[in-house]
Amino acid sequence: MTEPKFHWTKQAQHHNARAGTLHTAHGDVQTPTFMPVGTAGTVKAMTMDAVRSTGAGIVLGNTYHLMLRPGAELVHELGGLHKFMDWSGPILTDSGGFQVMSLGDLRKLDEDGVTFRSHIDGSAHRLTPESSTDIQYLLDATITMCFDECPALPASYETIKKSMQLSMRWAERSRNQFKNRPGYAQFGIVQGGIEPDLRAESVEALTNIGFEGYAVGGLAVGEPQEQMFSTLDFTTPLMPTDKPRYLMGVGTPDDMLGAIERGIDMFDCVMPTRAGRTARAYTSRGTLNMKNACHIHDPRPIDPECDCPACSKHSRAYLTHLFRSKEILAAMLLTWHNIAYYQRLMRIIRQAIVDDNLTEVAATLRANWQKGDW
Ligand code: PRF
Ligand code: ZN
Repeated sequence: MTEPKFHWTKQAQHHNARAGTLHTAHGDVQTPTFMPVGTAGTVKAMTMDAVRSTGAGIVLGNTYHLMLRPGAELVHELGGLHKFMDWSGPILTDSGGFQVMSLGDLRKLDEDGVTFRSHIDGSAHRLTPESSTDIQYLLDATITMCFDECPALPASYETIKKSMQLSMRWAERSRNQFKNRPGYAQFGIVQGGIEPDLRAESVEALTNIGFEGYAVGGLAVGEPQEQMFSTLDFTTPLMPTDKPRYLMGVGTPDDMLGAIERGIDMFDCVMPTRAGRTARAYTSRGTLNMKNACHIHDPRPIDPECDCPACSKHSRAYLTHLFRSKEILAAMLLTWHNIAYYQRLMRIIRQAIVDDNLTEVAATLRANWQKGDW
């Protein structure tokens, strides 16, 4: 039996917000969706069974990290990333361009690609649209991302324009290198900073090439939330309505809610996992610092609305004790909680879109985040 084609179907729409389903070779995913970040083949501090239990349907992996260690050939030899990390659901892999950019002085960019030094041992490596696409093929990514360049903001109009046009040439080369298989996909990445005409030119270039989905890159790179939202306001209406839209590297619960209201379907961010290792809890009443002395005697769960193990089995006092004692379990439990919160938030928002009352639900979510605690 052949796998069905990769596609996205829309179930409901409330203003610009969409509820849908991604159909892939590795199963279906309800959107809007948050993809936990599994950079090096692990969602840090969680087993994949734990990730699954939160309701996550798709996770992210990174070309850059996996090519350096353990190597894409090795992952391929061992049956691909799904088997290697024990995740049978869909996996989206980022192309490496963005991760290489954050290396700063350790990289050199030319028309053909990027040469960089490994952050692990300083060895020299090269990524091009072709090699990035090949690596993602070896990893067996369900969704392959185009190789792009993401300039930090603020940057001059000319800098953003040159960079976007290079990314569009790279998108075409990425597409030519892509070996499509039933149920698999490749997404183009819209660049162009906060400039309306450059975003429009980028969408046009990518839709002319034609991809199974489209990402918005180049945001959440130092600009205020207001500018990210205004960029989405003029960018998403230009994007195909029948394909999934992914906002890369975003964000806080409030960022994601605002982006969903502007037509985004998919997200990834290290925030909930990183925060889980640094004692920051995301809750329906905002964030809590679990190292704070105010929790030392507190018998209540982190979030009474959460059914994760940290909340159903343990008190804030226990979590605070674990963090203050630098116990590994502290990071494990709080990462689990944060991912559970992000997944629950996506389910609440999706249901509100289906029920056609996202406006009211969004107002309640925002009012509760403002409260800070119970
Ligand atoms: N491009 C790629 N990955 C990314 C980004 C991008 O622009 C961002 C921007 N926030 C996060 N991750 N390839
Ligand atoms: Zn919890």
